Amino acid sequence: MKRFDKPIFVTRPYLPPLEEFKRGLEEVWSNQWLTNNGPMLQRFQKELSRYLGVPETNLALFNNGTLALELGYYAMGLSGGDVITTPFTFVATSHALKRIGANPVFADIDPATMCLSPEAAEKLITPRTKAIVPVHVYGNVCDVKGFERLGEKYGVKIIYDAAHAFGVFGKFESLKVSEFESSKSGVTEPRNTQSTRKSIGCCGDMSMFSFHPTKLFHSCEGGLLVFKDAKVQEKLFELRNFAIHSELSCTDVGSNAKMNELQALMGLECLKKIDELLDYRQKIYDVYADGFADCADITLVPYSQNKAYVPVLFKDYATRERVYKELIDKYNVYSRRYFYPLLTDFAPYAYAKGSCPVAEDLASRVLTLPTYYGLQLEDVKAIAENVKEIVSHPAN
Ligand code: T4K
Repeated sequence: MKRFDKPIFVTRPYLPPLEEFKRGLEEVWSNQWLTNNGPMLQRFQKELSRYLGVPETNLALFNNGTLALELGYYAMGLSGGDVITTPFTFVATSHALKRIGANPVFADIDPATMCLSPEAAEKLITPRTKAIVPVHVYGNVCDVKGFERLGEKYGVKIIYDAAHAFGVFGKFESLKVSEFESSKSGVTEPRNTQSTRKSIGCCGDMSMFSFHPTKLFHSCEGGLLVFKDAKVQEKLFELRNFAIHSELSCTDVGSNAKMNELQALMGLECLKKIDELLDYRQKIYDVYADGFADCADITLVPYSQNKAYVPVLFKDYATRERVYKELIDKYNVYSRRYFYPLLTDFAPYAYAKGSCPVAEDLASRVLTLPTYYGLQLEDVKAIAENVKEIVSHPAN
């Protein structure tokens, strides 16, 4: 068994070569423009448009994912309404709802994907429901067809928290993504090759990607909204800049959610590497999969396409807790219990405590293991061995 000299964290951000970053900094210096829709931000938006295959008119960048969600929810008119969402996520998903005066209503998750279940969500729809907010948790794709059906049947908005799902593409044939295709005129050849492949961000009315450093792709901090209706863009651009419309008019109660030029530069530099970052995550995942293949008590959650996280399920809460603690104490490995406790165990959402038994069970047994570009594959193997050792020797 290997005890690591230096701590192994659940993730580390990719950092681009410093010399290349410095070249970008020189450009920022000569522009003397640091924030508020500067040239780096515009370039980043263009490159994201190419990568995702989404027109620039249907994107908006923010200084972090949480404010992107908050302003996105607000622009979609969710204030004052009920919004059905999952308790198995990071607090930002529903904090952003609360902060705009919407009421999160929690429905249970699908045990296979660990994402919100459309069947469970449908049972909670009432005339007060304005939207459903599923989360592509760990990069696992939600039942997007199921949610599309609910959106059409009940006339509610479908807004995805895709914080973990950058780099996830699919065919999504049944979805009405024609709007994205027909308005592509301003976009040069998308970098993702086949035209049938769509970014997961094309599903629903709106999706949010987080560019926090704990994500596989980042811009120091940052968030991106992708939306179906290009008319929302102007509203979002205003909202992220205090809702200032012109020198003489302010149209709404906006916020300061502008991405700055250094963030955009980091995003641009990381985007150059995205294919390699994704490939490396897959390699890490495969090493864990090999390592756990002979261990019936450890289930690697298999659904994520981008392998943003490596979630494993243990047979019970006690085992998960033991693995979490012993990995630190014996081996210097800091895994994370994403997403435990459930949101419904936190004070602001305790009104729904106990309402989602599937999520409760999975949250009590899940652990996410280290994965990041630069984590050596032999170290991944050693971590898997350490986990197996802990599981197989409960008395130690
Ligand atoms: N929706 C969902 C579903 C989300 O998961 C998130 C964020 C959001 C919305 C909101 O998006 P943002 O507003 O964040 O863009 C982290 C992150 O703060 C959070 O972004 C993320 N989800 C959540 C799942 O995890 P912590 O408190 O667990 O992370 P932290 O800061 O302890 O970092 C974890 C480990 O990463 C550290 O132990 C070491 C390493 N690390 C971290 C940072 C920040 C580094 O090596 N370098 C770094 O710069 O919440």
